[in-house]
Amino acid sequence: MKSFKTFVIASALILAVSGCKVEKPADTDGHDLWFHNLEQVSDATPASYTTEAIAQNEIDRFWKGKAAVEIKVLDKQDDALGRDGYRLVFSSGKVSVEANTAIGTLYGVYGLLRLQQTDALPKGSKTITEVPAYEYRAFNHWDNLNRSVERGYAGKSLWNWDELPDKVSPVYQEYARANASVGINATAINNVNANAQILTPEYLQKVKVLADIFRPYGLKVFLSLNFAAPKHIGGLDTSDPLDPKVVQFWKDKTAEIYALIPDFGGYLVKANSEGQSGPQDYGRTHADGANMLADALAPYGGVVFWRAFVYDAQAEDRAMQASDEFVPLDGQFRDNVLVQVKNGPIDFQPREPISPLFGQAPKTNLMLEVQITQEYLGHSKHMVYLHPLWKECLDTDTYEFGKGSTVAAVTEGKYRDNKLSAISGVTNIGDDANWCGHQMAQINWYAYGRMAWNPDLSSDEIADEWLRQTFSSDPKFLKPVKDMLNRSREVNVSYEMPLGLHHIMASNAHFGPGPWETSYRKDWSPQFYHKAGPDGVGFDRTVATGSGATAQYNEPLASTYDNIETCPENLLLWFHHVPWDYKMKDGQTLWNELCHTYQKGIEAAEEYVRIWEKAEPYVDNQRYQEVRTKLIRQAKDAMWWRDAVILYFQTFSNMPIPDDCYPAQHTLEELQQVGVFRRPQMPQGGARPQGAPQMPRQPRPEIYDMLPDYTLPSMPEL
Ligand code: GCW
Repeated sequence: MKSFKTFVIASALILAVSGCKVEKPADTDGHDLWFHNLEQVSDATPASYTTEAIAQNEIDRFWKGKAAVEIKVLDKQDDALGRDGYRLVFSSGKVSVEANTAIGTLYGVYGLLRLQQTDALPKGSKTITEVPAYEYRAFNHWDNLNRSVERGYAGKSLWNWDELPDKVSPVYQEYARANASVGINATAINNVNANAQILTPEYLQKVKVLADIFRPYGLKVFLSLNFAAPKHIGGLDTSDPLDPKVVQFWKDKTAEIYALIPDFGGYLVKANSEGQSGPQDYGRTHADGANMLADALAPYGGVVFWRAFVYDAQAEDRAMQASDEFVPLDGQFRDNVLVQVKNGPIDFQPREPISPLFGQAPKTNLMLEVQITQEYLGHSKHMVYLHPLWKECLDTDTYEFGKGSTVAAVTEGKYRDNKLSAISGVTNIGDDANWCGHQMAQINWYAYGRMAWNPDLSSDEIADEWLRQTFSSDPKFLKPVKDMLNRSREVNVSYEMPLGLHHIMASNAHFGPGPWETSYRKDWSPQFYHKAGPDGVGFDRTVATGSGATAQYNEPLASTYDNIETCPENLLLWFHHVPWDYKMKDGQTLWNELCHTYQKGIEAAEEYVRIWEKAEPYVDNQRYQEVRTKLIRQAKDAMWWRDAVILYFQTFSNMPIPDDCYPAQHTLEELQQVGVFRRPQMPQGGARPQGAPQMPRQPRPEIYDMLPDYTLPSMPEL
């Protein structure tokens, strides 16, 4: 196994920076994640592969304090701590890590080491109590059995199905450890566009091996299932959830799984969505489907994560469909079903309002699904710290139970008797040496876990923790790099989809701009979403003249969004179709505001390169160079996005790019020729025409080489 490196200082290179000497750290590929700065004080090996032994071993190897650490599973249950919570009791000469369960103590050990690594250990006597907000803090892997990863930008799937169950990669344990260190305790290991093969005895043997490795780290395996499995692998002629043969199939399959994996978590299901089969194929509802599976799981304590990501090509407004389908089912789901809702009503765009469903289904166990992989936010090419995006959603008030019923409060179950609660994140992990494709994307894995444990933590606190553990605590590094990360989501919005624009990317790979594109499905066409024309731009979702989606929100959100005067400007074009010369709050026309917002995004992305160059003395050369190369690319991509969108919109607005914005470096015609991004133009509506290309779910390697040539105006030498 690749060991978690000690922090080796390469003494050779001493650089003078701002008058002080900094020792250049040794190169690393980033594989050791946020354990990077953990200094190993002993080589002890764990006594056995149990949670208790692992917890003790982490302390033996990495605890530097003089105080003795005692790890204690409490004899008498402390209800305040629940299953996973822990208490760190600091008193003179001693720290005790207490919990109701062994896994609670392991979380406590990682919590203690985190305090050590972030210079946050209390000076005197103190008790720190930590209890996670969500019961299930889940990962969703969109990993296929052929090891491709849907919307994955960090290499192949970690799970080497060909080698399993006989050969076990050390990475499986490293993965479990990293998850436990931030509190992630559930993992759905296969794609929601699921291959039923995963449920065959052959694959279940392989899954069992993974589950056995994950178990001591408190990580439960879930499987995404294909609703048509009874037909695909069960030899049945139907998958109707109300058919007794189908019910029996799932009961038997579930029993077979639990015989192998006694702590199996349950099923994750994408049904009747984007071509996946589901109960509606048989005239049944989502509740019929979910409840049938829930009944099969209930005897074992398993749960169903049933996704609400549904939309139909013919509907007027895709943003309304999850609510349209799920609100009428409120109250019909079993207690062990959680309905998994994406943060926004469309699909993981750089900014969306919350999904209205969070405020509309008081009797349903709702859970939030966020995307850690950067499908629409520059893949692993762009540095975007996503916690601010997720936090914006969690903190948004649904007003469902009066003021303060935020998405966090609703999903944590504060208003339900049933306290079952969960949160899911679509991972950004693959077999790349650095796990995430971009060194800086590791922060999103870390931040997801920390947020799932404690949704109240701020983006700044989490970034601070991560940078100290992964790079350096030196204030000259920490402050500027943290500020850059904190801004990065807003910067990405500014150069990709400002002012509430959405779904204007190239539809092939969801990378790069494609505002001119159409598709045979109108709801996959950028033009359907921006609706640019001579009269203006934006999707009218108002009640009076538009789709009426604003009415799906509770008051006062509904009228705030519905009224163009009160709609937040960062969502303006999400809810309104706005004339090009509309006066914005700062007095500029909409057109000028758009141009200036893009300009700010580009300048900020250029600024990243300068900030990173100043951070160079504090970062090992390998990670420094990798990140720098990507930041340069990101700034050029920002210019490309701006040129493409603004030049295309200009054909309708007929307004000039303001003088204080960078001039375009390419013509619209040139940009539209960036071949790979251009889908063949197709008539809208109807079925996929014969011969029309399938949407590739992974970027082809050449996609990244299609960037038109760009110069950064503030750094022409790059
Ligand atoms: O955004 C879409 C993605 C699909 C994905 C789907 C989903 C797994 O483009 O690749 O499929 O969301 O969430 O199910």
